Amino acid sequence: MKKIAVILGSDSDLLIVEKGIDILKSFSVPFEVHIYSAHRTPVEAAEFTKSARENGFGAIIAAAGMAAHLAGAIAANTTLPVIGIPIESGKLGGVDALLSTVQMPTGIPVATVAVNGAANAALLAIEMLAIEDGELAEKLNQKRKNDTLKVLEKNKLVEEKFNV
Ligand code: RP5
Repeated sequence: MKKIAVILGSDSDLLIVEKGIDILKSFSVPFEVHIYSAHRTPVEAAEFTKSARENGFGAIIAAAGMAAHLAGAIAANTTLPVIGIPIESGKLGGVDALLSTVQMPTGIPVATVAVNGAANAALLAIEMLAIEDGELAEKLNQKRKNDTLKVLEKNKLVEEKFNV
C-alpha cells in the first residue's frame, strides 16, 4: 500500500493533527510524520516532496497556521495529491491559514479541508488510496455505517427525552 505523508509546519500544530494521525492508525494505513516549514526549512520541505512519489507515498497532508504556505509550497514540487489543513493559531482564528491554503493559483491544486480539519484530511487521504484498494474502501464503508448508527442512537435519545 502507498504511504501517506503528514507534514507539519511546526510542532505546535501536532495537537490538532494527531486527530488525523489517530484515524490513519485506525485504518492501518502506513504513514510518516515530519516537521518541514515552508519558511523555516524550505530546502528540506522541497527535498522531501520532490522524492515523495519515488519513496512510496500516495498522498501528502500538509498542516500549517498563520501565513500557511506549506501545502502550496509542497504542491508546487509534486503531482501527488496534496491536502491542506489550515491550523487555527494567532489572533485571526485560522481564517488567515484557511485563505492562505485554499487560494491556490490554477495548475497547482491543494485540496483544503476546514480549519483544524485533521480528521477529514486523513479520511480524504485514505479515500485516495482506496481508489485502488477494495479492502480499504470496505473499511471506509464500515466507518460510515458505524457513524450513521451513532447519530441514529443520539437522535433516539433526544426524541425520547423531548418528544411526547
Ligand atoms: C506556522 O506558524 C506553523 O504551522 C504554526 O501553525 C504557526 C506557528 O508556529 P510556531 O511559532 O508555533 O512554531 O508556520
